[in-house]
Amino acid sequence: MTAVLADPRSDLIPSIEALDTRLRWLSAWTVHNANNLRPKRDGMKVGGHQASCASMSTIMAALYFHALRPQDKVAVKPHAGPLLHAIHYMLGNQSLEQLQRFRGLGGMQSYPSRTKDQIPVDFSTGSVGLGVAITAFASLVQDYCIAQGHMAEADAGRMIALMGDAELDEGNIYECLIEAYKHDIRNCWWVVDYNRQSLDATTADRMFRRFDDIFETCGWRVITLKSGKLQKAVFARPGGQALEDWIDNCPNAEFAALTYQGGSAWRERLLKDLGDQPATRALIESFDDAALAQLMTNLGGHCAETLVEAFAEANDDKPTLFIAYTVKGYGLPLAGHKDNHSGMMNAPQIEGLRASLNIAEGEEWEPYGGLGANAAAQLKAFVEASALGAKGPEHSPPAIPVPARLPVPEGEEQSTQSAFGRILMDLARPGDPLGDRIVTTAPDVTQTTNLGGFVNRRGLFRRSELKDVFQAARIPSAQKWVGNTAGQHVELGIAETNFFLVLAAFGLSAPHFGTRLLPVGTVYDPFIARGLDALNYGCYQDARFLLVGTPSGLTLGAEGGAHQSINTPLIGMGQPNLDYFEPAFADEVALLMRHAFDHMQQADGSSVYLRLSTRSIRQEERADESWEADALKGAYWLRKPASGAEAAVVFTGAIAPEAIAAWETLGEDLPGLGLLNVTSPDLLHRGWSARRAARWTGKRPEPSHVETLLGTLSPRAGLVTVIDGSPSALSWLGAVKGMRVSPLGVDRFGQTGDLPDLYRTYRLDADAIIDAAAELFLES
Ligand SMILES: Cc1ncc(C[n+]2csc(CCOP(=O)(O)OP(=O)(O)O)c2C)c(N)n1
Ligand SMILES: [Mg+2]
Repeated sequence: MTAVLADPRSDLIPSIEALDTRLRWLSAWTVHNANNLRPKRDGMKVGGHQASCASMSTIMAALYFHALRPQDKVAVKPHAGPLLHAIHYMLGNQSLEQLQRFRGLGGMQSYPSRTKDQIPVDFSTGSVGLGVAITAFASLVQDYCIAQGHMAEADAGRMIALMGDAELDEGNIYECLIEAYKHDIRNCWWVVDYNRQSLDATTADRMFRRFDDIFETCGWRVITLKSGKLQKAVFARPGGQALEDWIDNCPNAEFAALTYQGGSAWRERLLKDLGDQPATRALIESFDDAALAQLMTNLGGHCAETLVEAFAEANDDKPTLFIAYTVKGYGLPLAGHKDNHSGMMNAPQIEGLRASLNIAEGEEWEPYGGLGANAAAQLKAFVEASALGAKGPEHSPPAIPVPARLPVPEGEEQSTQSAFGRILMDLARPGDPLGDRIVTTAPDVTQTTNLGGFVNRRGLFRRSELKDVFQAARIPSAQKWVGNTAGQHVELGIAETNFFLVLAAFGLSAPHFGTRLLPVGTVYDPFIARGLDALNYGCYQDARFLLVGTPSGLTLGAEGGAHQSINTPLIGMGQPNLDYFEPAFADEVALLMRHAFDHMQQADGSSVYLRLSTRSIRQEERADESWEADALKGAYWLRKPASGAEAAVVFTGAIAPEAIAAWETLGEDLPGLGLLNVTSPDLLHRGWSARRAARWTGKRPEPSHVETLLGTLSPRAGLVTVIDGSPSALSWLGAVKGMRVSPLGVDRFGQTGDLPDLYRTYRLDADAIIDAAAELFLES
């Protein structure tokens, strides 16, 4: 007989409370299983964060099973990952096997991952602070999609970050707040799990109320959930005010320590401090130890009713910060202990918790374990009726067609940076379908990276009209920058971390909002390092964008050592989900940009990084297009070697004229000398190492592109490699066929100077290449 169930949503608060307990248990058990029950082969700690999960289980139960709407997207505090999996386990979206393989190969991930987890994850998290800030920029992307008619206002969701309080120590939070304020973002919630404990310590008491000030200044509504309903009711009783004042003044560390010690410690301390006030003494004495401990830890973030009300209060689109007071390890024996971040319950403790929740031995994984049959059925109906259950899969819109070729800018002498700007300006012609989907951005270097032409044609993106005051006053300027909802350039202040997060957020527009956008971001190449973790973060979650690092290298000349990038080729080579190319000529730029716009949209594609230069160099006259296919694979013979040639000069990027000059001179003594233009040290290296790995990855061991290219040379050949960057980006080429290499490049800080001086000093000029060749071929 099927039980007759009440309206599943009528029991809101008790249901959330029951789910809170279920989530806390399942997350703790998942961690316990991985660390203590699953066979261990390496003796290593598996890890997991039971206390961090317990701190947030009420917040997540109230959010996911009540306040969340299908169109909302959430970045979950990294170490609360097991709670997210427990939620999807209860919804039937996650398998038991995955929970049991927590932190094992192919199992549920330590921290929520868009690409690796098998449950829906809106934003990956892990590096604290970044998952928070990206939600603000995702709300900007959503506004962009709405403003440009790609989605309806009615479908707008909230971009929500569930964050630890220590994430508020990350500087990127404040960079983001400022930029978000300038862009007037909306539909963004940040919910702070305010347990006042980080990994090492308890939060400085001086921070009390400071966050309110900072966020309110930046236009946010701040809702503080300090006390739960029980506390509020007791504070209203005779003697209660003194108790409330005492809690308000209690230092964070002492509150945590008393929480850990429990009821009798609370009693002793409260009576010592407040016992001389008869009404308050009577109030304290009206609770037994367990009830007193419960009262003192009845904070807003553990009170389902308080949370439900708070979420309902923020029912407009104003960005809102919820400061939800919590206890780290709430409901667990670890509660409040200062070492609880990585601390875990031992076997007797988890047994005790199991028994206290009425969960029978052997039924630990039961989604509704510990509940009677009726209560379980009721709760299941509640879970299934939540809006989350109706959430569909992510979008996968069709690719935007990319023309077979992009026109090559004309000019006998050009730089790769100016070619990039001109190609982009060409795409900015009104009505160009590819241009319509390009969104550009730069951290205050729009003009100096040649994005200005695109912006002149396509304008700045602004939710409210921005007039070009200079144009209106008829003051001549090359920049005509009007801002409105049709604009396609997102202007950013100098904050490279924001820049990369904006690229990442736009790079997820297809799965998030069903709109294919092609984000293009320019940054001075050395300052990629400033936003590196955010770049890595975007790549980790497979956001798709075109990154242009320009100008780059020593070739920047007079700008000097602080602006001359050295190791970015190695960043490009080392960064997964980012293909690094460094073209030398304008036609290569056109070829690679076309490739990038296509590759960014392929399921097995990636983001692309172009390292460009402002050095104007003589362009190559091409006999045909035969070089193109090889250039896309990472290298092509600019001057073909004779079969069995004894040597080749290998170069990358703006240093091409020196390589060509050296090749011409050396050719007199070394007939058949080859000149190899490496357009992507990254692809070449990856292809080569994949070929070596084919033996154990089961792929067909096709020769890699670099093996084919170098296969033309004699096996005893020597290579001179030259790049305006770390020489190790190319020196590995010697290992491909066991050839001798003389690597040239930059391995110490640059300085000011003109190019002849700098190239001579740093051994990048034709003479250096000739010398290096002589050393290799004539002296050995
Ligand atoms: C950028 C970065 N630095 C350091 C860490 C290591 N780490 C993980 S959690 C954490 C502290 C978290 O404290 P809080 O945000 O308050 O979370 P809680 O566990 O207290 O909820 C640290 C330092 C990290 N994940 N990311
Ligand atoms: Mg904390």
